[in-house]
Amino acid sequence: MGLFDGKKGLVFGIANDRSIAWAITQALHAEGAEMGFTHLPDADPERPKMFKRLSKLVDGIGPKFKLSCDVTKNEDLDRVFETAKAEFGEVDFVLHSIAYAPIDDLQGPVHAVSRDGFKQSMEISVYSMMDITGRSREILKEGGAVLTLTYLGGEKVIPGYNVMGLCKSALETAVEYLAHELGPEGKRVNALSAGPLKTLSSSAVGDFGKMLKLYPAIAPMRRNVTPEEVGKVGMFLLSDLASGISGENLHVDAGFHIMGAPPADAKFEAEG
Ligand code: 0WD
Repeated sequence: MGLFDGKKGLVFGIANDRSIAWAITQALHAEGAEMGFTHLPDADPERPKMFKRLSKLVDGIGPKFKLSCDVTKNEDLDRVFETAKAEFGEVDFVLHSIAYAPIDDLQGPVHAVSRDGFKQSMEISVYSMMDITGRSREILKEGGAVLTLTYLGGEKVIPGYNVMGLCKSALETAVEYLAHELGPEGKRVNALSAGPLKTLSSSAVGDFGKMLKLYPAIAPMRRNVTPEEVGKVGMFLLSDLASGISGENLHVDAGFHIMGAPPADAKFEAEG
């Protein structure tokens, strides 16, 4: 018996095998979940790179559907939710694992972020969660859950995280308002704050390599977390085991977020 036997859901944000959404999908699948997936639209339909990358991963777990979806396009989201309704009727969970900022805005200081870059970052990284939650509401069963991914850079200054820190801060506040709004219908909304993991998006974050070295020096557990650990907690938050948890921002970061100063035994690798 799996925790997700007979349960169905939608997954946004698998880009490749390192994606956090893929780690969570694997944990959901192991518990019996049935899922529909989206991928970024392919620039060249003759060479569908994104579709192929997603297919390579999910074809082995019987995807209910695979649809291209740019969350800035209403028509794409309309199609995804129409398909989900037609295929599933109702869903038990929705995973939002999406973020984006134009590289120059992401890697530059907050005081120099462009107007358009700011709008685009906020639209893809924050508004999409509000929009997807609003659309999910219609087909989400009572007891169902929505989950998004966030990072400590939304709570504290993490050098190099820059404009994405502002996005995560807004995202975390959105989660609280969304939890407040959907709660009376018996629906839950949460965030999972993951420690640094090497993925396609994180490689664009300035000083990401340094961050991976900092965690083992400072985190109470003296190590980084693994994708599997994030995957299991993502699955947990979407499951009935978490039926009393909403509006939460659960950190899966080996305890890093509680530290105010490095421990006495902290060893930082020499600057290379
Ligand atoms: O260390 C990390 N990797 C952490 C990531 C620590 C804590 C949080 N996170 C968050 C990210 O900020 C993001 O919200 O986890 C979420 C997933 O990120 P990821 O798994 O690290 O990165 P990735 O595998 O690149 O997935 C993000 C995906 C995109 O990938 P690319 O790299 O192709 O942009 O977000 C999707 C896309 O699949 N995405 C979009 N989806 C639909 N429409 C769009 C869009 N416009 N833009 C990006």
